[in-house]
Amino acid sequence: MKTALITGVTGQDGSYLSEFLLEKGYDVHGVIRRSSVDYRERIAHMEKEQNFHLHYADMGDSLSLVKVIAAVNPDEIYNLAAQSHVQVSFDVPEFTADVDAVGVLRILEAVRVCGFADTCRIYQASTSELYGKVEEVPQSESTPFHPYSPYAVAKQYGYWIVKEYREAYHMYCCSGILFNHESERRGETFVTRKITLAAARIAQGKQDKLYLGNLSSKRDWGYARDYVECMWLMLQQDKPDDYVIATGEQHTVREFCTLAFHYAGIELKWQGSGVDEKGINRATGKAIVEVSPDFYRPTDVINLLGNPAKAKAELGWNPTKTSFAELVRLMVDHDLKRTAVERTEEYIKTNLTEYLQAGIVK
Ligand code: NAP
Ligand code: F7E
Repeated sequence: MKTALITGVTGQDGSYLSEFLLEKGYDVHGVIRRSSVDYRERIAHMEKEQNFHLHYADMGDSLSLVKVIAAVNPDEIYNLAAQSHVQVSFDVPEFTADVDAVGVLRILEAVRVCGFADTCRIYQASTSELYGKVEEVPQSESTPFHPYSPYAVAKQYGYWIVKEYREAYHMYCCSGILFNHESERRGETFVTRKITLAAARIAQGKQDKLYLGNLSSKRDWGYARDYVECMWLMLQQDKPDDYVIATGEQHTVREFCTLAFHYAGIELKWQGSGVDEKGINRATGKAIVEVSPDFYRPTDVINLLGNPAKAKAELGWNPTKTSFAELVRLMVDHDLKRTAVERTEEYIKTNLTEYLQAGIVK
């Protein structure tokens, strides 16, 4: 039985990867960090599994990582932990650098200190954000990097330190340059999930409007459940290498929005441009999507499209297992069910006695 250690196990990718590895018969160990609310929704269904174990550590605390790695002695480490929100990285750039850049070095050094450099294979969660202010379209493994946010700059350090340890110490470590991948478990402040949740709530009369930033931004969006397979495949090769993981298809935020509202039963038409652009509900004539400069970034990455040819040829991976339309549909369907059980503020006000008695509001 192989043993895997996953940092970032509570995240979107960590939860899918855990399921994937458990199905393959792995003993799976995950790193969690202390928080005032115990928020483990994505992995709660696995916590009773015999081969699923959790350990406290933090990417900012070298000794905690050394202790976990020494205790687990993993065959494979998947380093997924990160402050992963690009816009937030402008607010907390130093923390982002500590976790997303130096954190990678801490994992690599911990493996060496524990004497596992020859036996432990390491996957680093790299990103299409490295291409940033893009120098060519589509982007492949040979496209020059031009990181365009504190998040991307930190991830670039992670990418290069992995390459350095591969060459200097002959360690089996590699970076997956993953383009955006989404799911029904995606964090709620990333644009796709923000849209699918809002479309569901607006369709059910529980929200009036959705405010977004740059509607013309283009992304290559895939399905997270399909992408975790690639992380594993990268660690099963004869030689370590870096791979672009993408679908090879591009859509704007506006297109994502139109399709998500369509699946929620609302047809949108777009009017105006820039901050004055609005998504109008064709049936009612009401503006239900508007632009707010609050969601603009100091520098924004606007043209990501990946070329997955190398991953297809060498890993035998199918980038379009789940199509763009299927991805949007499954996210909207999930969120329609989720928001159906949510109460509106108005409902709570009119049923206040019931809510007070149940101790739901004070
Ligand atoms: P996510 O949902 O935001 O999950 C991030 C994980 O990192 C969470 O488990 C989080 O723990 C953990 N973490 C953050 N800071 C930590 C710290 N100081 N110590 C320990 N754990 C910490 O991210 P994701 O979408 O699953 O992405 C996984 C990885 O792939 C990230 O490295 C991300 O940067 C990278 N990536 C993602 C995409 C994408 O489109 N999803 C594309 C390319 C690369 P808490 O639950 O406690 O916050
Ligand atoms: O933004 C635009 C925004 O936050 C996508 C992370 O997983 O993928 C993710 O980073 C685009 C940007 O993802 C809103 O300006 C418009 O151009 O969903 P996002 P991201 O920044 O691409 C990469 C590959 C990672 O590595 C990251 O970890 O959408 N946008 N309006 C908006 N974005 C957000 N969040 N909210 C808006 O209202």
